[in-house]
Amino acid sequence: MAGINHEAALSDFHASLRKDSLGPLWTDLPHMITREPDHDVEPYLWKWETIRNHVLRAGELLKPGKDSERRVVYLQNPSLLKKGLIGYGTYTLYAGIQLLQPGEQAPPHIHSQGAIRLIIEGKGAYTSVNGEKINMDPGDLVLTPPYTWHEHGHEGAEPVLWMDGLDVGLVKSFAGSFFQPYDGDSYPLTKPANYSSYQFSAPGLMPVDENAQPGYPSPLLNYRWVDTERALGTMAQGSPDVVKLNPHDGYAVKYVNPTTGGPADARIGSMMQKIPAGIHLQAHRHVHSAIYHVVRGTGYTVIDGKKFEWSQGDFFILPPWTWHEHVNTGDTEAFLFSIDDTHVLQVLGLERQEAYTDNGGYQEVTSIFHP
Ligand code: GTQ
Repeated sequence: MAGINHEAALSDFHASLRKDSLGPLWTDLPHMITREPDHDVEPYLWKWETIRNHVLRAGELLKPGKDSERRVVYLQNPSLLKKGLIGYGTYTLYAGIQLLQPGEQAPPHIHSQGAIRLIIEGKGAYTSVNGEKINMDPGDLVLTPPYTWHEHGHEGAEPVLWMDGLDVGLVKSFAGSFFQPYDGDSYPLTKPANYSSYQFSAPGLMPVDENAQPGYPSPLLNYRWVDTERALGTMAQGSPDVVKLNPHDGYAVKYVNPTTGGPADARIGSMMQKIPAGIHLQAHRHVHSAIYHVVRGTGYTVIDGKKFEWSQGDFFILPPWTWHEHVNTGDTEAFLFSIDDTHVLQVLGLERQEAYTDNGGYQEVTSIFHP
């Protein structure tokens, strides 16, 4: 089969296949079925001061409901912009920073994307979800599940900023995006304010007439910071004998549907980690990607040998299948919040994780990231 004639014949054959919109698997299989995850997602980090200044500038230039459905500055991963992917932090996840000023309202709408919000600063804003008003205080995680009517309002006196996490890329890859504005200024309030928080205020307890819902959405819509902080504090007290510090994540909790223990959102995973002062966690990698937000503390994360230094408010991207380890360099505990696509990967049988075993679990730092 070898020889010049055969090679020429093969090359003509490939060209004729292309002309008929066909392809030769004998040359292309390794591009399609790679030995390991192959992707264009690079890590990136945004300083909070930069983001905040731009968001406040948007506050001067645009009004929600008038100039903009939502007044949001989103994180654009530069490596994915090169691929034409607008609004992508990773292939699956989007994050934006939303601002509401006192008295403003962001109008009601519905979409197939799920959204989770982590409140960053300011008091007095609320989100209403399907007719239930939900107060948003710093550190709270508020859900607006897929296909729920939601709007935002503000009855306080200071700017309120929060993180929006949506599964924009994931939904887009399935061509599953639907959006509709509400026909009216405000969706009617049909439930008492903060109803879901009152029904599910105690961990492990729920109203007797509430059935476990194997599906979604989670009946709890606000995971309050006081509860999250208490849960992480309690874990820390029980350690190291009762509950071990996770070698990669520190003390970490995920936000779950309290009736099932499954993820709070159908597709967007969310986690809060507490890393004690001075702790250097060990590296690992997993197929799931994540977008991180530093709630409190100072430290750095080594991502594939590059050091990403962070402090309060910063955001960073963790690409799929990428070695990473977190380090708290401060003298107080650090809290890291993140959204991820773990659950979707698990359902599809695609999640894998691997611990870094060289050098005691610590990567060699070969460069430092500068935005
Ligand atoms: O608040 O509903 O950052 O629909 C992007 C899309 C926020 C929202 C975003 C949205 C919202």
